[in-house]
Amino acid sequence: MTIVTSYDCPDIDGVACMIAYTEFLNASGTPAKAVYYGDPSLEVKFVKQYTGYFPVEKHSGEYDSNDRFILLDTADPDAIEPTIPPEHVIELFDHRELVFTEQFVNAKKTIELVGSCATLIVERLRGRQVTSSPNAAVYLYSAIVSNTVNFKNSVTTARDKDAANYLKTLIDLPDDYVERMFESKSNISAENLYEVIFQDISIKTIDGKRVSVAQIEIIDLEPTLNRLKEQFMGVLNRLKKEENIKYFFFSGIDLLKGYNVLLTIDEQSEKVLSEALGIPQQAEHKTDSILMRKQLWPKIEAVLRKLDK
Ligand SMILES: [Mn+2]
Repeated sequence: MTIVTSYDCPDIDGVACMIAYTEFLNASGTPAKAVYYGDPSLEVKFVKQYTGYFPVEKHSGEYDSNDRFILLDTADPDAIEPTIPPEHVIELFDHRELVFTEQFVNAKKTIELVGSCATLIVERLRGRQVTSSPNAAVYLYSAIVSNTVNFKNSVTTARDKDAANYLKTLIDLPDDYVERMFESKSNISAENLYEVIFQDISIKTIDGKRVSVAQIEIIDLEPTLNRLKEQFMGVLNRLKKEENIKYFFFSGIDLLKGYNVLLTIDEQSEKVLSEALGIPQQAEHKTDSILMRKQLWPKIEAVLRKLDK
């Protein structure tokens, strides 16, 4: 069986790509199944509820030794379900500058720096003259809008806009759809704060040290941070400890106003961030425009590698 999957706790981009690519494989005579691992993001839950369509199964345990895997929206062997043997991955798509892809020795790789992996999937399907189902198109459109922060962040390319415009010809969404989707992931409270941050945490090992960038993307970022200041600090300290993180960074993105608030909770991390971004050394920093986590990582990594020498 061909298993189509993404990284642990997939976001809307990973899930949209899985759904659309699995549809395409099945339509072209390759029996395939989409599975996820962990818990999908709040945005995924919103689109699932909006469409009433979710042809993706939660997986746990072992796979069959005959299974072959297609990875979408990831090319990171550390981010996928641990029971997937890297040599059984036959194809992968990602849109980030990555790094450890040589482990996937048998995979056909499509890694191109566009705003959303969904854009790569749309282009592949259009190239094969295959039209996604309307529900799959809603997922793909949502993924592009989400990853590009409604075409506002600097990872957005003309290819993302083209793909989104094409998808709009397949579907009919209400005018307030994007706002509703963004609102859906902004329902942050003292009760779900830990879960929301943990769900989208990114951890890498750099020169033997665990480094993490936690990110949330919401509307009304500053009022939310102010309202839940104490709880935020509590959750960040807890995660740093629980996950045994040496350098820990938190990045909040305001989806509608288009800025970040970056937080650190220890002096070492504060120093690294200050050097990475050329900003004053302080625990809290607000940016003028959106800085995505995938843009933050290479800057942090460069400082840490220099630091070690
Ligand atoms: Mn993505």
